[in-house]
Amino acid sequence: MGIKLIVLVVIVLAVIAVAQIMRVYELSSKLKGHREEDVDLKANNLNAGLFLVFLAVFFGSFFWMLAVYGNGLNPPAASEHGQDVDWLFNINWAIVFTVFLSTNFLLFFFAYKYSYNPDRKAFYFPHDNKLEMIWTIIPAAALAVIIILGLMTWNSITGKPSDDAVIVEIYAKQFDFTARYSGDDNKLGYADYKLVNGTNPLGVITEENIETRLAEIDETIENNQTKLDAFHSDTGEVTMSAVTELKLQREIEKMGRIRMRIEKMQRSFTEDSVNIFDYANDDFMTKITLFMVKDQEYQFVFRSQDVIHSAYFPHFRAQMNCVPGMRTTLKFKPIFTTQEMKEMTGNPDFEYILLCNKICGASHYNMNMPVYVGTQEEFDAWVDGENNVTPIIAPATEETTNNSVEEGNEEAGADESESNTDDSENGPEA
Ligand SMILES: [Cu+2]
Repeated sequence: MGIKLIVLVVIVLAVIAVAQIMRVYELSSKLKGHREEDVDLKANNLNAGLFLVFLAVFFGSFFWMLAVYGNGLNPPAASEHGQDVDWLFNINWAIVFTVFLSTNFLLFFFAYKYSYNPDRKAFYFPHDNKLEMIWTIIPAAALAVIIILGLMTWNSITGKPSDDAVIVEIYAKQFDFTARYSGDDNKLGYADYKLVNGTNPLGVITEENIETRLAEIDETIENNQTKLDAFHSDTGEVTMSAVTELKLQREIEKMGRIRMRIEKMQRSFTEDSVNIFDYANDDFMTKITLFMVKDQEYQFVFRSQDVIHSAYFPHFRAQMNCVPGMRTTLKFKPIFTTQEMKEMTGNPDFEYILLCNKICGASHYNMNMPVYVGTQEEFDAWVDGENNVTPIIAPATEETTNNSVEEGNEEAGADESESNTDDSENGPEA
């Protein structure tokens, strides 16, 4: 305690002493006939030299950090268009580095070179149109080139896929991804959020799923009605509050509206000349791994059940928002297998990954899906393997009611249904 106090007193006294010395110096300068703001040539030249020293330290630390942290970036792009993205990125780096190094060099070097010299007279240079033109047109042209190249690449990423592209749906919800493969016909079955329940997490439209969902809704309505009836029973016993009664009535009305919409949708489909139920027949899905085949182009269709998520494939330099109520798409072609990437990166544990890149809730940090790139033979073996994928058309014996999950999902779906149209949100081809 005593030592600390002494140190504090010494510091305070030292500051006062320095201030006093400065004051004495200023007063003595005044006595010699100098003005307070005058800087003598020695101090001036010292400052000029220090600008050069600062420049060296500044650039030195810049290159040092580049060497130490520059390797923390992603490994080489593993998709065809990812290489275009990296090329664009490198162009931007080249421009940024050139501008940064040249302007900062000139800034500090000129501060040194043109420091005060009593023998030199300043040149009066107020304005120059030619210079203004140069520093307007060159950055504008550079930006235009960057934007045009960027748009061209973006359009090729999000544009129409080639005819042999494999269509895969990525379905996002809090807090996981499900991949749905379109099967042999390469067409995804239609889907609608109103059909989402425990056995049909993606809301895929099949005749059976519609029937199951309608039966579930009927059951919920019936259960709620039974509870309501009990409330109004003749015994006069009050079994629930008025709030609960209102809630039950609302729930029954809501379920009734959803039922009507599903029936309307059902009618519009059976009248349709194309049997859209067929598309879903060969679809299969997985939550375990997104398996892709090397050199095969993929067209991804993204949907979300609840909030906006973002499907981010860092190694393929691809990212797309998953937005509730709409489909977004993105295509890319993986060009290195997982095994090849392990060798290229020298990391035996290397694994591709799909991440959520939108802060979508409490467990957002944990929302991801491993991605594997292999050969066609590996893929076929994987599909045939047990428990890797689940067919969309569930075996008939499976239990079809799961009320807790169904009610939780319906909450989000029903709210949306108040404002949205009844159109199914996911057709095989828009
Ligand atoms: Cu998310």
